[in-house]
Amino acid sequence: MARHLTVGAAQMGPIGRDESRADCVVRLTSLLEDAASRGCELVVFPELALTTFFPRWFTDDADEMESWFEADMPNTATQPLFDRAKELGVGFSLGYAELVVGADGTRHRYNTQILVERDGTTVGKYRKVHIPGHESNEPGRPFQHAERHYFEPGPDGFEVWNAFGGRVGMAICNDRRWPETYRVMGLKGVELILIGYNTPLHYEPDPQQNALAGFHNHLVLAAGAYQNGTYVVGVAKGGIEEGVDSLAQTAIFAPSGQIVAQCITTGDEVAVARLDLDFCSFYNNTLFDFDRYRIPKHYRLIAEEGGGA
Ligand code: CDT
Repeated sequence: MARHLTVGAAQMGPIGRDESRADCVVRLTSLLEDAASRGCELVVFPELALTTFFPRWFTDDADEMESWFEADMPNTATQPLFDRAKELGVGFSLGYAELVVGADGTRHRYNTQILVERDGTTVGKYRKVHIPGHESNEPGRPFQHAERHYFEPGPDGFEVWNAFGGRVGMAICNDRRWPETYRVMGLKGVELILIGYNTPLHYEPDPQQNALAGFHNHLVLAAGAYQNGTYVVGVAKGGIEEGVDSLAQTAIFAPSGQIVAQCITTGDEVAVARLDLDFCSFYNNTLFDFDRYRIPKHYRLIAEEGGGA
């Protein structure tokens, strides 16, 4: 039996600095309802979808920093989204800033994405591994990208979960530029990778890359999908947010590397595609048959005989 899954890539337009979590949850719920009315079983929201992209401002004040973070998920502000999703029988993936306080009182700040099943259970969390930008205040820039000041790298690497009838993994924004992000999950049999992003169109360290932002975005998402025989959902928070223009270009990629659905605006919009998860095996069982083409025959024989080297 074919394994079909209808997925919505729920792009968001800008979130203002003064927009509350509750304001964002109203927008997220509206996107979720739109997706559900179009048959979606899974809705993917962007990176840091509950706040403006706060790393564009530098602060050393610990309370101010942590004011952007969530200590619990769900919490009072996000519970209505979790409730509505469960009521509709729709799963979702949501990016947010996560504060983890250890038993010894140590505080850890992560850039996190959660995956929630259609029945409301949490499947898993992914904590961003590749933290871009800079550690210290750089006042000469038109805006800061101080992710390395706000977040520590996630300690868990790239996991893949059995969920939504397939093998699902997550990554966040800058992770999508690195081949190992996809490859680690690809070697674990991933069939669907969910990626939220905030990508400013101006890159201060090398502005000649500005004009290529859209090209590079689709280049890495398509290559990651094709080279690992997996669907990839790339979801932006786009548009001009607090004066900073960010890439939109939300799109869903097939294991062939082709785009199967995409947003056409830079604002709140859902792109929908009905995916056949079995389609992944066309690529993984032919051109990219890892066991056949990469595992040396000698090792395959040992494995088949059940022996050790
Ligand atoms: N959010 C995020 O990871 N953005 C980065 C911008 C890199 S420039 C500091 C990205 O790779 O899109």
